[in-house]
Amino acid sequence: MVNPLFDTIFGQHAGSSAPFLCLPDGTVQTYATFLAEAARYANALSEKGIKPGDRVAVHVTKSPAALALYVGCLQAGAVFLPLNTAYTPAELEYFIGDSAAALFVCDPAEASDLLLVTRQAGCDLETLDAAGQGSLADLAVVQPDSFETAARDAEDLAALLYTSGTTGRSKGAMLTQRNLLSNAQALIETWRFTSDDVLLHALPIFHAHGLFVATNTLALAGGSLIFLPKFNADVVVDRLPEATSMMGVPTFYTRLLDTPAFTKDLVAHMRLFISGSAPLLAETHERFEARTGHRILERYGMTETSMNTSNPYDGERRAGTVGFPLPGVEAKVCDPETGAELPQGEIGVLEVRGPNVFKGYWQMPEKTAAELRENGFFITGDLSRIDAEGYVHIVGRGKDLIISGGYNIYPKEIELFLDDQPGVLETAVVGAPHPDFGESVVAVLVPEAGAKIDLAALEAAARASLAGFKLPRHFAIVDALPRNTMGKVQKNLLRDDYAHVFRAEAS
Ligand code: MCA
Ligand code: AMP
Repeated sequence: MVNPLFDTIFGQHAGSSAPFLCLPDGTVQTYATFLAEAARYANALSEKGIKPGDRVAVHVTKSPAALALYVGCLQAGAVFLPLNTAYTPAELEYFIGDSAAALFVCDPAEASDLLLVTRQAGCDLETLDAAGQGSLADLAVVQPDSFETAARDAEDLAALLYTSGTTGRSKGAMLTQRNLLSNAQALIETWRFTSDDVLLHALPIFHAHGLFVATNTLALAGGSLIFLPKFNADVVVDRLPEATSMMGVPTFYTRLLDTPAFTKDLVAHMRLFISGSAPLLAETHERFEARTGHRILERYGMTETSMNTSNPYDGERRAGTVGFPLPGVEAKVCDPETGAELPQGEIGVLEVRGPNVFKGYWQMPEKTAAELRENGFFITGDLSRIDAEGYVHIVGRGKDLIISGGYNIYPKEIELFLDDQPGVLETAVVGAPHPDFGESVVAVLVPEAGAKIDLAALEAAARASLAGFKLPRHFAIVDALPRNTMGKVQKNLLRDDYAHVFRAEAS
C-alpha cells in the first residue's frame, strides 16, 4: 500500500456511488464526488509546491470543501494542522510560527489580518470560506479530479494537532499514519460501524473528536455523515430520523434533553449515542435513558492518543466510567511520584500504551521525554481508578485544566494574559461547574496596591486576544490569594469558594 492511511480509509471508495456527506440543504455527496474534490485539492497543494511532510495549517469554517482539503492533504502526504475557528490572530501567530507551516489556509475575511504574520513566517496564504469559495478553491477547481497518491510510511506524520500545556504554551502533538488508522480500526470493531451507518455529525472538524473519531471511522466503515455546520439542537432533532448513530460532547446531550421535541419516539430507531471529550455526569446518563430508553456509550481519549477506552457495545454501559481499554491499548494506574503501577482499585495517574499513542511533541524533546516514557507508556495526567471488573473511572485531573463544552482551557494561559493587564498584581483562574458547558472559567484578581481594576477594559482586552470560549465568565476581585506554607496558590480552596457562581446564575 502506497499511503496506508489514505488508501485504507478513503482510497478504498474511489469511484463509489455510495453516499458520504448528507448536507443541510438535502443534497448528498457520494464518495466518488467527494474524493474527486479531495484529489483537486491534492493537485492544488502540489501545484503550490507543497511536498510530503510539509505542514498545512487550516483555519476555516466547517464545510464539505474543508473536509476535502483534509483528505487532499492526506493524499498529497502533507501534515494536516487544523486550528480552532475561534482563535484570534494573536493566537494564530504562534501556531504558524511554531509549526513552520508551508501554507496557511484561512477565511478570506481574516486574510488581511494574517498576511504580515504569514509573510514573516515564510508561509504562503490561501483562502477558503464556508461556501467553499476562495483563492485555494479557485486553484482547486481547475485541477484534474484524480491525483497520484503520495507514498507515505506508517510512521510518517499525518497530522499535527496543538494541545495547550500547563505552562501556557501549546504543544503540537505529532500523529502518525499508524496512530490514526489503528484507532479507526479499533473503533469500528468496538462500536460495530458498517456501511449501513449514518452518523449525525455536528462536531467541529478541527479536533480529534469530529475529524478522526467521527470522520475517519465512518469513512473506514463506508458509512455516511449527516454533515452539519455546527451543533444546533433544533436542527439535530430535525435530522435524527435519518441517522443511525450520533457522537457528541456532554453539552450536546444536556441541550437535547432541554429540547421538548427530543422524544423517545424520535430516536427509537437509533443504534448508538456516543459521548466523550469531557465527563458525562451520571445524572445526564440516567436522564437520557429515562427519556429515550438508550444508554449513552461513554468513551475516553486525548489529542495525543485519540481514543483509549470505551464502554462496551454489548455489555453494561456503566455511568460515570469510561469502560475498558480498546483493542491493542494497554492502560495502567500509576503512582504520580514514582511511576510505579499501583495495586488494583487505587487512584493514581492513568498511563496508556498502544499503536494509538503519538510520536511526541513537535520540536519539544524535553516535554516529550517528560510525558512519554521510553517503554511507550504515555502519562495522561488524568487521575483514575480501575475497578474490580476492569472499568476505568476518570476521577479527576492531575493537570490544571478546565474543560468547557468539550474545549480544553489551560488556566495558566489566561493567568499569564490577565497578569499583564493594568492594575493587576496577580491572578488565579479556576473552573467552576456550569449547567451548559459542564465547567466554565472563573478569574480571581488581586489589584496592585492602590490600584482599581477596570473590569470592562480588561474584558475587552481579553476578548481581542483570546478565543471566546476561553474568556472568564465570572470575575472576582480579592485582596489576596489563598496560599499554603510553601507559597503555592491553593486552587482547591478557590474552586470551593466559587463552585456555585454559575449555578446561581442559572437559577
Ligand atoms: C462556544 N462558546 C463557548 C463554547 N463554545 N464558551 C465556552 N465553552 C464552549 N465550549 C461561546 C462563544 O465564544 C460565544 O461567546 C458563544 O458561546 C456562542 O458561540 P457558538 O459557537 O454559537 O456556541 P455554541 O454553538 O453554543 O457552542 C457550544 C458547543 C461547541 C456546541 C458545545 O462548543 C462545541 O461544538 N463543542 C465541541 C468541542 C469538541 O469537539 N471537543 C473535542 C475536543 P460570545 O457570545 O461571548 O462571543 S477533542 C478531545 O477532547 C479528545 C480527543 C476527545 O476525547 O474527544
Ligand atoms: P484534549 O486535550 O482536548 O484531547 O482533551 C483530553 C482530555 O479530555 C483528557 O485528558 C481528559 O481529561 C478529558 N476527557 C476526554 N474524554 C473524557 C471522558 N469521557 N471523561 C472524562 N474526561 C475526558
